[in-house]
Amino acid sequence: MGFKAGYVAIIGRPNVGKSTLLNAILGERLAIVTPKPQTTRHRIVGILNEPDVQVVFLDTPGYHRSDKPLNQAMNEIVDMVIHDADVVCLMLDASSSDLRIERGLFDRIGRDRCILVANKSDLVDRKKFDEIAHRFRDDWNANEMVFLSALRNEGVRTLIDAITARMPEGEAFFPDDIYTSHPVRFIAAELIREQLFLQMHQEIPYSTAVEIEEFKDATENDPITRIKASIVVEKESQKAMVIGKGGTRIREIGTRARKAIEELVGGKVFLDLNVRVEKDWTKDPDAIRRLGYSSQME
Ligand SMILES: Nc1nc2c(ncn2[C@@H]2O[C@H](COP(=O)(O)OP(=O)(O)OP(=O)(O)O)[C@@H](O)[C@H]2O)c(=O)[nH]1
Ligand SMILES: [Mg+2]
Repeated sequence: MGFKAGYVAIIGRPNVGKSTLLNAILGERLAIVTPKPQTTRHRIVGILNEPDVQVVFLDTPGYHRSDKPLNQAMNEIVDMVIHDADVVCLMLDASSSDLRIERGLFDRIGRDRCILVANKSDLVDRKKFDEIAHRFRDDWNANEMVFLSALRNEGVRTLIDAITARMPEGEAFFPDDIYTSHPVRFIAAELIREQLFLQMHQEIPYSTAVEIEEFKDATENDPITRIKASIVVEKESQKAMVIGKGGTRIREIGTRARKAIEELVGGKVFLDLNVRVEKDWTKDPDAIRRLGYSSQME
């Protein structure tokens, strides 16, 4: 049999562990992960290269009902990815009992293309496990399901094997020595946003975006990667909160993001971080597009 290659969508409600799974599959910290829902806002491309198969994983924003333009843009990304994928991993939290949203997604995907992925199996006992398995098999008539813990990296290989078995024959889409198609500057912006999610509360993480204004790679003459970035907020009051008293908050965000970016690039980084107000940007479709959060973006 020849080489195989295909696209696999990872979809599901916010916070079920989609990005944790992508990172576990790749063995890289590509997608940002935080305890807060709606962390992921893009289609994140992760490439798994094995000797006879290439699987292109698409991690997506958590699917949820909302009237907010930014959230609708995120749902559109999910719709597009579902449409394009060869296989769809519909992920859910094995400890939750209300699976109505998942059921709706399952029906849209169709049973043939869908692998149900019950994550956070470390949180459930045998009884709950059997109950869900029974429900998927008998009520949903599901084709395939995998229980796993992305956090503990348990059951991940079983899922990879189930996926590779379903990949169509074909040539690789990407070179075999990269694990993502995103440029470093994109991941750097995400790592800054991760700190906003980890360190800021209430509506602030959901009102912020990160824009990289300058990105200079390290060279022989200047071995430091130099980055200038702006944190975009919606209101003046949010700007003050992100900066913090005497600039303490923005310094802490900058320090932690810089360390994460240093790990990514494998060298020293200088990060110049500013805060800018763009009034009500999350409600403005043009601003949402300009800041890169739309299904049109790469
Ligand atoms: N107990 C447990 N926690 C997990 C597991 N997988 C992920 N988590 C946690 O769940 C939270 C959300 O994880 P993410 O990977 O960001 O979830 P997501 O589905 O990508 O979330 P969005 O991007 O917001 O849609 C984090 O705190 C993870 O550490 C798991 O297998 N077990
Ligand atoms: Mg995510």
